[in-house]
Amino acid sequence: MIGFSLSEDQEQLRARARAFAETEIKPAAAHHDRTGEFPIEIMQKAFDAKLMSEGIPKEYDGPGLSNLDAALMTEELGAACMGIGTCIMANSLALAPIILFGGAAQKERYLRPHARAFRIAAFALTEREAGSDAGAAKTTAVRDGDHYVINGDKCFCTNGGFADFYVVFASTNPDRGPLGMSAFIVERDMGVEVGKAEDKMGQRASNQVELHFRDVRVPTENLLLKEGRGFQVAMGTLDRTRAGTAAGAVGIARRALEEAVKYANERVQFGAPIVKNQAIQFKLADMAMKVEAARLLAWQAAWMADHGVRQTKEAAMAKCYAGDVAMEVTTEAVQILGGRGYSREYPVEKLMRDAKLMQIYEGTQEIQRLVIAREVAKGR
Ligand code: COS
Repeated sequence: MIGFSLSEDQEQLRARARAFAETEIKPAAAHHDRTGEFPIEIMQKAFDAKLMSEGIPKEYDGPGLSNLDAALMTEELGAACMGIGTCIMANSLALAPIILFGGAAQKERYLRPHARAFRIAAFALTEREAGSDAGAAKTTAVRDGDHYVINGDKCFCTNGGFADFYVVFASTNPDRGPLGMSAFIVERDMGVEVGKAEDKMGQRASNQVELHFRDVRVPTENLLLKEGRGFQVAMGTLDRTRAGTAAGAVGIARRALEEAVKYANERVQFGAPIVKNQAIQFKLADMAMKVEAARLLAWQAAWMADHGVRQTKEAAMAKCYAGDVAMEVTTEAVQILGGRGYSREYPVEKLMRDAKLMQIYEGTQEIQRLVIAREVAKGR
């Protein structure tokens, strides 16, 4: 059986997320884009509206939303401002390894407080010399009695400047590459130093920082899963979160299409609205097709995750296709608006800048294609 209709609860969630995005995010988007100010008050409101940390299970006092629910919600955030959407979503990326791989005591200690009060967590995988090649990370964790001592540097850590704990990937056995990596929950006040913040082209509301670890002592009970299983934690987490990232990209693309349709209906040239021109109609048709196809891929990957079906390939397909669609559709929207599209007075140039990051973060498009190709080659 296959169906594309949403349940009543899902329709309500989507309507609630859309109303929140329209009233709280959209009006603030240009300000945060211009200033790069971190939208902490909006995030607090999103948390109060149960639109943040949404994956924390109900048994830990969280909203307990499914992956498909999260995708519906994230599309709405992306349509309003993906910079702010990323700030909200990044909490889910940091909490996912604990939800998926944490032990009961770790869940109690780190999920319940995040469900009960507004707090920020961050996922620290990337390093200067280990971006796409995540398994080449140089940060180390050395066992010392009932602690691990972590040394190294991370970068591009989203929300890292405001987090009170981090999921950090460090090598406990550097000779074994990816298979020597381990994952740890590291509280900021264990000694994490926050470094330089990135000054970015788009998604300027979001915060990406360097993190420095100098003899940071972490209790052994903060090791996730087991020594040497950190890469599996990282990959398993990214498999799970990529459907949501894809949905955010769909949101950007949908908004660009909406802006282009509005403008094409209003803008009169040669005595008629430009929407009457076949050149514009074909662009709008292609944009609409791509938005729908990207949404279906995102929903499929989310649905598979909700039903416990392996979705490494489908999550990578969704993230890759939706990221490319966001870039293509926003570029076409700028073209349809012409000079006004290029001007900061209209929202589409921001959508185009925001879209670019969807082809880069949570694994570049090239890495997604690599993951898809490996899965396809194995006959999956
Ligand atoms: N789920 C669970 N475990 C996985 C996995 C997955 N999807 N993919 C890999 N692993 C585990 C496996 O245990 C694997 O060992 P086996 O092949 O023996 O089973 C091990 O990890 C090593 O995997 P692999 O050999 O594929 O590692 P590579 O070094 O070749 O790298 C890529 C794999 C390129 C896919 C990985 O480095 C990657 O995803 N890079 C991008 C990182 C990223 O997305 N960064 C964004 C930052 S987060 S915002």
